Amino acid sequence: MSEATRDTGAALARLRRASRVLLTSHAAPDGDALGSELGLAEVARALGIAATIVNRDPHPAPLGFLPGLETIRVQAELPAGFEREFDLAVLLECPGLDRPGLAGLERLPLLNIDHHLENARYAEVNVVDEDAPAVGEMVLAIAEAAGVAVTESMATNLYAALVTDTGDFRYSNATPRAFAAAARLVTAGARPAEIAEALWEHNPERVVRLTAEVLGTLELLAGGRLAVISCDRAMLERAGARPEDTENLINIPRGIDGVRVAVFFKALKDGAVRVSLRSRGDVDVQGVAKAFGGGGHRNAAGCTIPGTVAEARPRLLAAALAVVERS
Ligand SMILES: [Mn+2]
Repeated sequence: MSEATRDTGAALARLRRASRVLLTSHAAPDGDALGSELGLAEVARALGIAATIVNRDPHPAPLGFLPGLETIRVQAELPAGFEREFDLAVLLECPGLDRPGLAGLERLPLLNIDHHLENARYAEVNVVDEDAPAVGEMVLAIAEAAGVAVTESMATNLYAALVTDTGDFRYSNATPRAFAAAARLVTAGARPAEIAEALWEHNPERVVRLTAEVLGTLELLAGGRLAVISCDRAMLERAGARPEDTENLINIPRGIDGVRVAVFFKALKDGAVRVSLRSRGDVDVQGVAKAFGGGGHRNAAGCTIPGTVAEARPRLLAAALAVVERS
């Protein structure tokens, strides 16, 4: 484990020493992952650095409006000869080197830009700021430090990162720093009303049908303080849905009156279970995720557990119940 700094200037300095960068983020990318990648790719190009984004998984449908999304290479493996094609890999929003799900990244010099509490500082340069409301806000700071003009497309991508990671500025990371970044991005051309409409008013039918399937599994435990939902492969098939369509479903049980912790179990294709955890106020679910090899933030965390939902469920719920009981 190397040292980390909060200084985004260190990220800019390392970036400037590269000429052909590969950018990536975590598997199953969210708004902060995609917005940060697209924003930083534009910053790099403005500095005369060639930038290619490679992600293992496709974007969730609501994020289809992000400018430049079509330039992202979605592939299960890094391109052949990547060690020669690139001279730096930038990992955005990745607490661990395994998070992109792309084997071989360690063969390139690495720059790690993240805001997760449990970041493993796996890179040559680690810029980790737990107080950053979104990695997109750190990318904005890099653009500003570089003196790069924040274009409308950059502003749109970074605003989308900020608005999704703060839950429309409703979560505890909606700090003065988040609003200050939003003000700069809106000044630079991000359009909050249009972005909100694009994010929340264009759901494909299959996402709504999947929502009905998943909410049919709702259970309330611990006297209504713990809500549990799950999604198996059959539900995806019945709804005609895709794995990335489950993004945001966890927020529905989290919003039930009296619920302190919400848990979402999702069966993955490879026989593992993805667990998403959400909590309210002071209730900390990051520790629960961490105990199962994952991580995240106090109110939003996740982990991946080998085996079936039936196998993962009792152990995970015991840990979640313990947190609820303490709250
Ligand atoms: Mn984030």
